[in-house]
Amino acid sequence: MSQPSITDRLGDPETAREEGRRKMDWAMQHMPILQSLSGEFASEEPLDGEVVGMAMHVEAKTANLVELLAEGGAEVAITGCNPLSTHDDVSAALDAHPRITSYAERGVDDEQYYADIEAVIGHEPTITVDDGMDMVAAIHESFPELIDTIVGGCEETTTGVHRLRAMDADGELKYPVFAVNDTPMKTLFDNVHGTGESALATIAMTTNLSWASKTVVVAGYGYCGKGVAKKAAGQNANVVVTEVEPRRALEAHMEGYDVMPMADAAEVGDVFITTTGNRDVITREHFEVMQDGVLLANAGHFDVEVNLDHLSDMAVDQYEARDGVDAYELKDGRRLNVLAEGRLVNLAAPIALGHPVEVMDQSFGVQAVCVRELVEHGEEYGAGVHDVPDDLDREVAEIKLAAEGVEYDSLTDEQAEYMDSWDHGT
Ligand code: RBV
Repeated sequence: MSQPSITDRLGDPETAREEGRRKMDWAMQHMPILQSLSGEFASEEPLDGEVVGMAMHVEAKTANLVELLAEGGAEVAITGCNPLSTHDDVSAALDAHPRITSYAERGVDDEQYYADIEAVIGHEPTITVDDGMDMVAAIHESFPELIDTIVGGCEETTTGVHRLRAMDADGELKYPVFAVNDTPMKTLFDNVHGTGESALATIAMTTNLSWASKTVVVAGYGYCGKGVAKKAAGQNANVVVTEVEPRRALEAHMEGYDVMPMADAAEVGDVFITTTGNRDVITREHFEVMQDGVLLANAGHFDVEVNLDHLSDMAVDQYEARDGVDAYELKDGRRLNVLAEGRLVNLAAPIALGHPVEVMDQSFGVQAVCVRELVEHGEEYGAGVHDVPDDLDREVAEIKLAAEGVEYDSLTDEQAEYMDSWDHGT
């Protein structure tokens, strides 16, 4: 189970550490919530004695969360939650901290990916912080003896919360986990604006192509799909939405987007962006009718939305058309271009930076207060998925508003009483 840390794997760790630190410093300048919590964490050390095991996208913003938890007194071990999203220099900078061990490395194969998760678990975490639930799954499957000493966990993303709820429904989730993803401070910003902006920016930078006049097919109209659709429309694309849920399909229709089945969208799209969290959204039957030159990108957590096995089967040739773009050439000469190997494009493409700093400050602010809550009141939560207490989410919103210099109203006593009563009418 013992794995070499990132520092041992890198050729020139000193230069890498400096560059990683520079990226972290830049991000931190734009993370007022983490800055504010860092004062409190450093002086009060609320996490003293805890071991936090993390599997997240290891880049500069995440690194600032990791350091905040270490400043708060915890020992932290971290690895990636996607084989392509790690920034090795940042991973090295983190690993240099006396209370942090980072195993994350970009480009690991499946075997190394899971070995690194086991290495983190080897630190015997008392708290887990996951993006996608891989760590919770590995602990339950292979290290159940640790569950007794685990206070609880936090989950960052929609797919992870979905998996956890399924596990909970089966009675298989044996410790409490906060659905950080589901808080207003996370979903309404990170999922909508973060995914929307970073997916589109990454696709544009990776291909050097324009959005204007393109037909952009957005698969899934959840929070992420809404963000992608809105920002694509804002860049003068024609947006088509595909959905399986009738109310969401109607919502997209009323927003003014064309809504149609993927079988029809496949014929008209120039760019396809999947945000469903489900598998096999784009498959053989769709590839068969697509135009030459289309772009296929995934913005969902796992690389299962575009069926690359089908595409490989159909292709007579496959080559790297640009960094981060694999062209699959079909028998009839059409080229279908897959970005970032079908992995979440805004983090896994070679130039990807993940979501913008400001939204991750919010998401990670919620993560930090949730970890603190587990340390302070973990015993009050039973095994299963828990909504984050609303006052914690509000705390993070208030810090952000204060940092932005935004003032807002509060209810008068009379208004509060009115809102709480039921016996008023005309
Ligand atoms: N995400 N992290 C980043 N660290 O740059 N960008 C996006 C980053 C998270 C986001 O919160 C989303 O829920 C998750 O990645 C999907 O894996």
